[in-house]
Amino acid sequence: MTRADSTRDTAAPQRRDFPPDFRWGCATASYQVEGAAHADGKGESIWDRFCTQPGAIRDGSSGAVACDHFHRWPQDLDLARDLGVNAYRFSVAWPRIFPAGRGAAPNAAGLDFYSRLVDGLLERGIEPWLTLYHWDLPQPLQDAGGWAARATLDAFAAYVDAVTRRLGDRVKRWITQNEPWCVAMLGHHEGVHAPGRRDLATALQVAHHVLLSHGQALPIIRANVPDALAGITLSLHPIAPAGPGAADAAAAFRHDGLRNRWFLDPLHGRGYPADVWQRLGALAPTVLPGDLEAIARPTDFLGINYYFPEHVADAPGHGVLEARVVEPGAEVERTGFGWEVAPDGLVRLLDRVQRDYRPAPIVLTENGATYDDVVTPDGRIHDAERQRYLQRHVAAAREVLARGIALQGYFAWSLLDNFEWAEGYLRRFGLIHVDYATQQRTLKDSGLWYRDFLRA
Ligand code: GCO
Repeated sequence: MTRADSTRDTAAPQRRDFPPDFRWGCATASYQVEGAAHADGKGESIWDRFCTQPGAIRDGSSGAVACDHFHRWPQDLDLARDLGVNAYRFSVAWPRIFPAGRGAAPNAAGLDFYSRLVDGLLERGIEPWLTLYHWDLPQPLQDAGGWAARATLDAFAAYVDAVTRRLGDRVKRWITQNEPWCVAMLGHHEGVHAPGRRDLATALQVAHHVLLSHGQALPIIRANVPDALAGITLSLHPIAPAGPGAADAAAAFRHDGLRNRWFLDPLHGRGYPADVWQRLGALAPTVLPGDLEAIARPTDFLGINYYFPEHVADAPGHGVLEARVVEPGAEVERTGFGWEVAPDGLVRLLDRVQRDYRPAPIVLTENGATYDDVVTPDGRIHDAERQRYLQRHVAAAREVLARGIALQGYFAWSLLDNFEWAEGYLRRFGLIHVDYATQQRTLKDSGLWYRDFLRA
């Protein structure tokens, strides 16, 4: 980055630097906040099951109670309104709608819950952004093969139909899938997320079916909600070679092939990247005629979750890609997770996506950080690092706009501290602190900053 760039990046952003219709939000996901694992006929999800496996979750916890948002949502939506957000991203738990994953009729009580939530948002002047799949697959579908089985696609389509029919009169922003890379690779290759499989071929078949489920959901959403705006959310990373040589540059390209291009290419009508496909050999997924056309159906926006960049070195013999992600040096600023703090990476990433894909307008559907927050005796939560993280990334979003890229919204992850998947409750990402013993909510300094930024 040049000095001029970095000055622009850190000058305190103002809301008026952004268009008046820019969406400012917070995001959550059902399993991470709702709790109420068995309420109102909810079925078991793969995360309910995964959390019972010894060692699966670092603190031995689960999302069974989480933030008890299922019962406390009115208070949580009040807090969101007080922040001043005009949009809120949440996900629907499929097992609340179809406890067994599929069935003749949806569970009315499950739909009622989200209907009340949506009304609660609209009453508070907050636009609902609904994610249809944020990882809590009904366990009975997993027992029948999960996302690796093509039959799961029909169940997903029926679920999408039920949710859009019931909520589409009020919900106009629809996100089909959240982070297919994580679903596929963390859940089925690395085994650190539900359902805990460790098989690359399965993971790649899952990735294909998750993308295809997105494509198949689009006409259902559009039929049931004629004025819907629909898209998918990807987790993307700007990727750079670890060193100056040509070997690292080639490795970075290969790594990008599975991390980013594997999803961006088919969504933009190019099919799967040939270089990666060729390396995969027999591991490549089964793709049926018509699948790629469905995946490439046009969307109204591209959701991007941005957290950190990656540096990649050539690593002969290491995995199919023969590439290895290298930890940045000790001088590099990191979050509590060890993730590199790189607001300029957001600019690089969106520049690249814009240049290479000419996508639909972009919405940052997640951005945020975990740190060890300081709780003072008087009950205040000081999180200067998170505040600075958010401020610098919002400034980077302004830089993205200045480059003429159609960015339409920014959602902070997360409204509340919540169940951080394999890390359990050890990692806090919230603008609002949750005391899990009492369920008391306390606005953190970062939340105060966001509120002041939004109000100004
Ligand atoms: C995502 C995640 C969130 C995580 C967040 C922090 O969509 O990326 O699934 O649910 O909690 O990314 O890791």
